Amino acid sequence: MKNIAIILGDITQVEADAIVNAANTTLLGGGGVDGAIHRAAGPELLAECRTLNGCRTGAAKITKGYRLPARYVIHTPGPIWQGGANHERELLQSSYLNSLKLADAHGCRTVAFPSISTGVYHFPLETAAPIALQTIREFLSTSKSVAQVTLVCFDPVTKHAYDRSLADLDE
Ligand code: AR6
Repeated sequence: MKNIAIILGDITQVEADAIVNAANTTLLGGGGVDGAIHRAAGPELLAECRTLNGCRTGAAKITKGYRLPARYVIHTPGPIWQGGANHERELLQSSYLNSLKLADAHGCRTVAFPSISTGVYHFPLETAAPIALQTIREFLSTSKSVAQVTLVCFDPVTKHAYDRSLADLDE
């Protein structure tokens, strides 16, 4: 049975086959969840990221998880919100979809996402949550390996937005 879960927590502690990193296009680390993932994974993660030559917004690249409980880290730079007329919605959808495709291609059963772009990239949470959940729901209907996707929310406001959005989707 395939499933979407929404939890409050720290994604660096989550035991999933893959966790997704809300990265930037350099893939060389940063603040927020990116900084937390690099700190928890150890310097080997940055060393592998240096070999990847960055990543375009909305695309995704995969590395090992090193000291994390997750086997893989999938790095995707989400869009920076610039008002909504710069393909931000499509790019956010691409970040989720390309991350899921990569996880499926690597045989992952469980995947955990943070709330991509809704931190320092300022994508409005109320717009981001339905894009994330619809993209995940649709992908799960045809995925081969991926069966469980967890949205890991770092604060209650974010969790509430995803909970409401999932309830809307189920109506
Ligand atoms: N576990 C889960 N979620 C977290 C964690 C954590 N340990 N830490 C923060 N969050 P952000 P963005 C939440 O800013 O908006 C970096 O510098 C956070 O509360 O991390 O995509 C990159 O290098 C928020 O809800 O990512 C980029 O330059 C969500 O994760 C840039 O930030 C995303 O916030 C990417 O910005």
